[in-house]
Amino acid sequence: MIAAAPPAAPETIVLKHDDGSKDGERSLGASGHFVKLQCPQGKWWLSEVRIYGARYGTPEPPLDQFTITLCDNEFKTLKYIKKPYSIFSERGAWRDYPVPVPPLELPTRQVAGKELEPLALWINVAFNPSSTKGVYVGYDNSDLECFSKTGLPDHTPAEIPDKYNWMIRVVITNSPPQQAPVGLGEWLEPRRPLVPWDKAGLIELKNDDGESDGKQSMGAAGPAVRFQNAPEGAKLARLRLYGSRYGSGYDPETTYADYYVYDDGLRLIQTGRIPYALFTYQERWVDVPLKPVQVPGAFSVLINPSAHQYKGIYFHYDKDVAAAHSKYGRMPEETSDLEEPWDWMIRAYVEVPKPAAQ
Ligand SMILES: [Ca+2]
Ligand SMILES: [Ca+2]
Repeated sequence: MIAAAPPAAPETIVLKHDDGSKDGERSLGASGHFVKLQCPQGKWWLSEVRIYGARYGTPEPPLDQFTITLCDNEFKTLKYIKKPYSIFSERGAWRDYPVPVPPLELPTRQVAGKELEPLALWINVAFNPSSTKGVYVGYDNSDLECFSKTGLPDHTPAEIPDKYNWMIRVVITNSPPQQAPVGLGEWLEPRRPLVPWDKAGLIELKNDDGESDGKQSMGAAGPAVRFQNAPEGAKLARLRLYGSRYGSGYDPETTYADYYVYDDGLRLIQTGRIPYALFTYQERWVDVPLKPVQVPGAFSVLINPSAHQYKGIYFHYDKDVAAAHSKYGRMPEETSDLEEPWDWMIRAYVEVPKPAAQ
């Protein structure tokens, strides 16, 4: 695409990589549709995404939502918005579905003495499909160059071997919006990145060496780990887990793992829920802030994601341990020893009370 001089008059452009006729279609479980966004020079706002597709599943659209994400050139989330499946109102109807969004200013960079340069961006559309709900997205092979990939935001995407392009179009405008129309939802910020534990003034309790030696998911059960040497009066403030989620067809924002904090006498100190959405499909450290609660010198944490074949969390473990402090179970009263001694990559962070001023 050749960058044109910035237009003087208000202009709306449809960015596309297809000729309007479908050459095939796909629904992507645990993945999504990436298309590259190449804006002309100048300042632009994204105002609509158009998806050529057809919904499958129940006759009436499910109450679920799908996600549109604006990503940078490294496929990291800049902003995202949720949209109802009901946009695809009629099951099996192939159409160019307009998805209006509140105007979103697209990032640019200023090169000295030149026009505003648009940044390379990607749009991702993810339907989180299952066998009973999903949207087939059309693809087109009229363009010899491929501007499409498969994957989810914040994950390394996969190339498309057949070099086709998703029939996902993006409408941009150069006239700044006066006022966003109501009822279009809102663009959201991605979840905040991890806060380094030492900068948060916390003491780290851990049993693992930071290098994974394997991962496991357990049906209807989860990892339990015992921590020792918490200082007198310490408050548990945060957990950090190394893992990833799997499966599709569930809403990670409203699907939870239960956690239990308990002492050596199995007395419950705190319990709560961890949203699956903290985990991605690629393993990484996940930060779980807790309501700070006082713990004894030795205490345990059990996490039960209620996993099954289509929904769960892989927890990683470390085998380079002198003495294992880990078990697995459904709840504190129902834990079992592991077949081999290892320690889960689960860490606890405690606040220590400051000495009272004299
Ligand atoms: Ca075509
Ligand atoms: Ca290790």
